[in-house]
Amino acid sequence: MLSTLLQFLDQRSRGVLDSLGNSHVEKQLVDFAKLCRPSRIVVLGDSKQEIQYIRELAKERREETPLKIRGHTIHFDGANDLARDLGSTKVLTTPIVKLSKRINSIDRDAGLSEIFSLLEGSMAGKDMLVKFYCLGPTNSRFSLCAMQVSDSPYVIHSEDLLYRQGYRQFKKLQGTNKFFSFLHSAGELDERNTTKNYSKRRIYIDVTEGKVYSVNNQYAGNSVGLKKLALRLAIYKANHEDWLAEHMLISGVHPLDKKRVTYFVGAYPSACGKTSTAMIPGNTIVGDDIAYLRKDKEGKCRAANIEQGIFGIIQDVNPKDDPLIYSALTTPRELIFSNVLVTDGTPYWLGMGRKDIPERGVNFSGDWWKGKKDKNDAEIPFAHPNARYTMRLSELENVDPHYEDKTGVIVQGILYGGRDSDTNVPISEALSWEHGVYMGATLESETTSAIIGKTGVRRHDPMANMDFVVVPLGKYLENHLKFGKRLSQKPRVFATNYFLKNNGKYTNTKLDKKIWILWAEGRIHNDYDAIRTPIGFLPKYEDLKDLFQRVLGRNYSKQEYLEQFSVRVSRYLEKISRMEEYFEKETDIPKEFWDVLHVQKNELTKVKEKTMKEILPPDHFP
Ligand code: SPV
Ligand code: MN
Repeated sequence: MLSTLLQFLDQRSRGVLDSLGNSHVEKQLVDFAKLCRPSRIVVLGDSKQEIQYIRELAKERREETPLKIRGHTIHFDGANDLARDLGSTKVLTTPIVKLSKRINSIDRDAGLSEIFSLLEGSMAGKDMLVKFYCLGPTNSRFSLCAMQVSDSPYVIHSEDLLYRQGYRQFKKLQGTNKFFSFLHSAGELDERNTTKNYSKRRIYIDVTEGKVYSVNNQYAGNSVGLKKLALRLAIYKANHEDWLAEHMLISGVHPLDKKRVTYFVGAYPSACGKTSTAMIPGNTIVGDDIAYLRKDKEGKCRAANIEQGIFGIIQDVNPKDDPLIYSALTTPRELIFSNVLVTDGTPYWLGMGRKDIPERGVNFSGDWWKGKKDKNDAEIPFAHPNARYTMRLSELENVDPHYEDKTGVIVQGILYGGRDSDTNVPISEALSWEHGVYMGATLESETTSAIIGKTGVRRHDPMANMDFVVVPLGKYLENHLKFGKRLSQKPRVFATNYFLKNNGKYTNTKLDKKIWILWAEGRIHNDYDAIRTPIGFLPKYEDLKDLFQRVLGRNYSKQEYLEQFSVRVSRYLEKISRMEEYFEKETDIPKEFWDVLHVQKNELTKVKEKTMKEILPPDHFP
């Protein structure tokens, strides 16, 4: 073992490292320790005791405080550190690293020198915690090894809940450097134990080395390496190989009266119905955030959840809309709440369906009372809209029996959905694989509180993955097109929109998504005919009426159908113009993408000229 390391390690940690036998791990730890200068390095294996040690340490260091219900804790991020910070997240570039213009970048040497100066001495007086995880089920084609190094026990505790233990998987590397690594420091903490120098928050991604440096932050989207930081590294890897790393849920759809189960993956921007799609009553959940997709020997598409837990948005989790999650959040189990209101050891969040929200307590702003104002004189809500809960998937009654399968599940359907108040119909099916890639690539969504910045602004977010696509967009789309072409059984692709409005009001209820997904499931099994339109295949009124009646016991009127499924021709043409403008700025956008766009544009233009109408009912189309 490298002698510099020895001074930082006790006997136990030394044993853990020795038995791992990986000189690359040791070399990185030496570099990290020289830089961050912790008092000790604590290297953790995956025993129950080591997991328990972190749970306790998070409380001892007051990064988490126990709540009334057994196993529950509360963690607060700083008042300016409550969402993913895209502005401070940059990819380190060299002449070989090419990116879309939308991804922030910095020259590698300049970036490393900046982040190293911020990390310098950042762990003085603290422990450097080191832990090994596996992205994806262990011992599978999906498995990727990831090492987390952090001075925050909250980060490691979150990862123990969200990811699979990977110490044994690391041993299988037999000393090679085929692993991702994440170095995080929360930096100097204030009296509330939240990051003090948040304006010096930086998250720098070294794609060629498979490393990410993150400093002066605590919010999990910035700090927890295995989540969105690993997603970026995985996207880089997947796009230089032959698979897909996606911001996708995985769910088993169980139609009424039928014994089959059909697996879907689905991409939705943050806070746009992703978890609730994975949690549709009657269906089963494999994952709610990140999926890797690979072709199997028979040419089928397989997906695995790279996580084993949920870091979910808590707003609007209530007994009516989300009974299973609500019940998990209100009964004893290991669970971290973040950025909710806490009064007398009880957590309160927005939209929880309780009328007795206290008028005082502690929230993301510190001590809180009703009427408290921020520095812009705006009233501070009792809980943050991006407040979250962290727990294992196995805590949910509806977890899919195959969620740990090493082979993944066979994907038959892909969903793409954004928060779109004025253009897309609630559900449509792609006319071809290429059209499906187009649907994903042209996803637009109104911004939410999951990302720092203004909310409610229309934003183009290809495959709901744009923030993480650290290769040129053209290359990413080409990889999707190629992936589908190589499959002998291509999944069918659908676009959903749960947020369509008419005269300022939503045209559907939260429950209706169950119907749209069941229709998609039925299409895959040839249960339904559909109407071919330039924007895709649309459902027939009778099929939806029957589904609404049977599944929700509700009468679905023709009027509702027409409001929801009429093709907003002018709106689609406006969207196409936005897409042309956007994609013309990118390089090497595949020809197949432009072909689909031009066909759709011509068909819509013709129909508009012929009918002189802005909106056309589905049955206008043959
Ligand atoms: C999301 O916002 O998409 C999340 C949470 O899954 S975060 O870790 O912030 O990305
Ligand atoms: Mn996400």
